Amino acid sequence: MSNDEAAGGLPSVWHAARYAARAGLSRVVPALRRVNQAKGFDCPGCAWPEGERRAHVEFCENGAKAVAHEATRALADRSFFTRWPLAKLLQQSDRWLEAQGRIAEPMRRPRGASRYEPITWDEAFLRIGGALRSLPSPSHAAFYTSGRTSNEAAFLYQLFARCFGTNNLPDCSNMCHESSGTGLGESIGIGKGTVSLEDFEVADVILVIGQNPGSNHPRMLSTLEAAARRGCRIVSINPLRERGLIRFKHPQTVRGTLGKGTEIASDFVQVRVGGDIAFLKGVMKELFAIERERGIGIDREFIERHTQGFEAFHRDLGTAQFETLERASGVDRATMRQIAELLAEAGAVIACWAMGLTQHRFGVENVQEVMNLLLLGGHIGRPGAGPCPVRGHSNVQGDRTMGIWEHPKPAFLDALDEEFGIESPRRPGWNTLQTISALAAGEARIFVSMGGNFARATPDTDHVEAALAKPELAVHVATKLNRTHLVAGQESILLPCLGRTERDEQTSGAQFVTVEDSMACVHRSEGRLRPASPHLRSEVSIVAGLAKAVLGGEAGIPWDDFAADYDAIRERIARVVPGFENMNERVREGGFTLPRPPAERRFETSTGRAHFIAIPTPRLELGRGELLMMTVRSHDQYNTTVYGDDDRYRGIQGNRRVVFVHPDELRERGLGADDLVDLTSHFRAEGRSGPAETRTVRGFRALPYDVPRGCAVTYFPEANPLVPASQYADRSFTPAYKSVVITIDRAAPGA
Ligand SMILES: Nc1nc2c(c(=O)[nH]1)N[C@H]1C(S)=C(S)[C@@H](COP(=O)(O)OP(=O)(O)OC[C@H]3O[C@@H](n4cnc5c(=O)[nH]c(N)nc54)[C@H](O)[C@@H]3O)O[C@H]1N2
Ligand SMILES: Nc1nc2c(c(=O)[nH]1)N[C@H]1C(S)=C(S)[C@@H](COP(=O)(O)OP(=O)(O)OC[C@H]3O[C@@H](n4cnc5c(=O)[nH]c(N)nc54)[C@H](O)[C@@H]3O)O[C@H]1N2
Ligand SMILES: [Mo]
Repeated sequence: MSNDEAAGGLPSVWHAARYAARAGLSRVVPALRRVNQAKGFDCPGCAWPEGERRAHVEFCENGAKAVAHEATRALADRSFFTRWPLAKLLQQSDRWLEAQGRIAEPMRRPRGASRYEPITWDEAFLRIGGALRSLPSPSHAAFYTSGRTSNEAAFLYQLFARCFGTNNLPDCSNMCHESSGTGLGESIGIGKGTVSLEDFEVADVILVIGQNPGSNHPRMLSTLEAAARRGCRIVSINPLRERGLIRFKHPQTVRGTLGKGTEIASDFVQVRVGGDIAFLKGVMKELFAIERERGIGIDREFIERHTQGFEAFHRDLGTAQFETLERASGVDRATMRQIAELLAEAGAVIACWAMGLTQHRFGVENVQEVMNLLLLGGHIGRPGAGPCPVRGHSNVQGDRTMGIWEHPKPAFLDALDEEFGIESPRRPGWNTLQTISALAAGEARIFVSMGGNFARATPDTDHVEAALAKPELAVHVATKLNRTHLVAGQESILLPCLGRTERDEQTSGAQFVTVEDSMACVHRSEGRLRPASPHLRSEVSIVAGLAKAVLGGEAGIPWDDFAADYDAIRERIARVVPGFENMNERVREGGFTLPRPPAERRFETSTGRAHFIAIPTPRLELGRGELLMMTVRSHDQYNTTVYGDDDRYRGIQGNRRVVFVHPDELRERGLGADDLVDLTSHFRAEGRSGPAETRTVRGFRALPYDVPRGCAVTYFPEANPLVPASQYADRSFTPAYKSVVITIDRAAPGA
């Protein structure tokens, strides 16, 4: 297993080309030339921004895979569903299901039927409309959204749900950056980051915490590489030495494709899983020490003028003992000092993070501790400084801005009501975990999903599959077949939609949509490929069809006009959502950035100031033989869509059912490399006594790896059956996918 390959470079060009070739080059290459161009479509890969200069082809291996995957010529059409009854589909792997290609026309699986059968769009809408209308109360329906949905479709979808009468709008964000939104909202008054790409050009230090950009945000590496070249220090804080951060070759430059690659991370801190708060506390204690010694490192003027809660926070930090912090973080004090020195000398610091911080029981606190660190140095609202939660799905941030939220702000609902003359429900709806409980309890009687793969993305797979089978009807707006479509609902309807890459023709002509990237920049996206099948409809037109079928002419909302011309939707967005004034003109002029008051040091919190928040050090005591497991993405997947079994940058080939652990952990258990093992998770609800709940997955390979002692790593979604749905981040309800307590045993013979 070679593990010394630099991220990017020729191999990544080659891997992308090979993937594209499988999908059909004549279709994929023209599509790739349009990715992230001013008149092209937004890359469906991730939410990293494109920047101003989109002259060259903005290319990354994993974006190319996502495009090729969507642009495939394979079709899951009616003859496919005739040949494949449900029972046979259920035996196929998830990867096989998606490999069958794009769903070609609406399909319905009636209650008790053995297969999906074609249904016309009109009949489908009629059935769904009838079912929703006959519910005893609108709150028996749940409307899930995954984060690829455009602003226009998302805005209509939430409007539809609220006109219907419910805030049950769970979304993938609940499983993703919800902890960032909750944490930042309390700390600085807005649930978003404050930096722009230009800030990366002048930052002195960039922290990359709990994030693997080499695989998940490859275009971010170009930004980081440029920063590293001009001498910016880049610190990776991670239990794994992620390849992309250690050595990177830019795939679009000669130097990049042939050279040895740039060292990106100047410093690597190998923190224990869940050890970030303890580590950051240590760093902050050292920052105060440096201030005492040399008078630098703490921005007293900023703290005085703009913050609240400093005294209590400082007092609390004083009580933390280095010994405890070293043990909890797995990092020694010398390293804490070293990073504190870097920060003390830095004029401007950016902190980037992703799932390594948010998907913990203390995910919200993780984010707030990072914010405390930034506030200490006044690193917000000045060039080159600020928080940067790096989003996942390409429009997950925009969907939230458009009102996909189970507990929307009253001001948003007031504006919606005023614009449309409706009365939105005020009772909070279900988030993703509450939807699972509602499904299990039989309260969620209709489950509608706008994209995504609920059965595989959520924790506690076995429990969720059983719960999903209960609703009377499941409706899926989707591009490709996945497990959720097989297991959800007594009756199920598939509504196939256009993808990002495809031309969207409506009665008024060709349409474009808009998205919002991770840095709050709103811009247009327009597909150019011929749709995979003539029967596909756009997400916007599907939502309009559903709304009409359910609500008819109620409230006089012109659903047909919205579907005919998306400008009509944008006009409404412009009047309802702050920051979108003149949206139609401004997106045509190249897009715009939404206001983020903290970037001007205006904090719209309860006190009008940024808040220091005292965070207790999490107790991560493990029992005998227990390990703390994180689930991560490989280099060859997009969430629940797995492209292949390799994880090149981590040197893994041909198997995803693996568990990475420190070699000594294996030795102590009498296990060797490649031994077959079973993994059991142990969960005890807080304050509850009695035996722990256990969950087991079988047939994993043990892999000795450079991870801290006491930790283990597995892949998402293979390990999801181990993650308890009742273990989540306080206040944000983000599942704790990265703090699962497990034990490892030699595989039970014969199992
Ligand atoms: N190609 C590709 N691109 C994607 C995706 C994809 O699946 N494939 N998914 C998209 C989505 S929805 C998202 S949310 C993002 C996800 O992007 P990431 O957050 O980068 O994805 P994960 O694989 O979950 O990686 C988490 C990282 O955090 C580290 N980590 C885990 N626990 C801890 C901890 O306790 N402390 C610290 N400091 N680090 C920790 C892991 O080692 C890993 O490097 O990517 C988006 N982009
Ligand atoms: N163990 C573990 N579990 C996790 C995570 C983890 O790190 N560890 N990460 C969590 C995170 S961050 C996230 S965001 C969730 C992701 O959860 P989801 O967003 O629900 O899952 P995806 O795999 O992104 O959804 C893929 C499906 O979306 C559909 N699709 C693709 N493109 C389109 C489109 O343009 N329109 C429509 N309508 N449908 C489309 C296809 O049918 C495809 O099968 O998973 C979460 N689950
Ligand atoms: Mo995500």
